[in-house]
Amino acid sequence: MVGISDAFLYGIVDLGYVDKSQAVGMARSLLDGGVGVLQLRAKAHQPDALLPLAILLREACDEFSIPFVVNDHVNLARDCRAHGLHLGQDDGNLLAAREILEDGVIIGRSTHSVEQARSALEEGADYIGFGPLFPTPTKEGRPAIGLSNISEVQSTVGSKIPVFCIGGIKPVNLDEVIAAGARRCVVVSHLLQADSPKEEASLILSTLINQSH
Ligand code: 3NM
Repeated sequence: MVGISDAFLYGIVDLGYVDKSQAVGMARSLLDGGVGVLQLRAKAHQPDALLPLAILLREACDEFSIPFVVNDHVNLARDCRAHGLHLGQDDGNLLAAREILEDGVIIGRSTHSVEQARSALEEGADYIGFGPLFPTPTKEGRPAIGLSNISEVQSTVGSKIPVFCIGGIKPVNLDEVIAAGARRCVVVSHLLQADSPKEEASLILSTLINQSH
């Protein structure tokens, strides 16, 4: 299994954009395109009803040796044997979640400020999301935090655990995001709505890799 620190592009199969019946196909396109970590995000769904899909996604990720992460639901992450769990700011205590999960399962935390990023590192997160950099239709109403704090988070927290910038990132603003200090990104709606998610993922990944070394 490839580690989270090897991931530069983080893909999310978000059931707000992708029908459940298309989710495995979408996951495979993103994996073919080179995402280094894949998450299932399903805000309007009951976790119990997601178990068969989560198992299929975890199996697809196993084939590619890429970590599969479940958003929000610790029991679902445990039951489908996900490689990771992602928690928002209000999704509870990270150590309590760790007790439910097998050893070695990674836990990520969403952060929206430098202070939250530092706290996530202190509480033992294995990686963080940092954003939303821009306004995003995927989390409507959440204020954008802009690009000005990326380099500080990158040089402090990012020297210890991977920092994935998130929120409204797409090819037209990717250079700007990288120039502000980002090394790794999560891209949701742009990839899920692309004609070829695989080709778009692959393009974004090459931009990230070429510009961050
Ligand atoms: N979390 P898109 S922003 C799921 O800031 C999510 O924590 C965010 O989707 C955060 O690439 C976000 O479509 C939405 O903007 C990202």
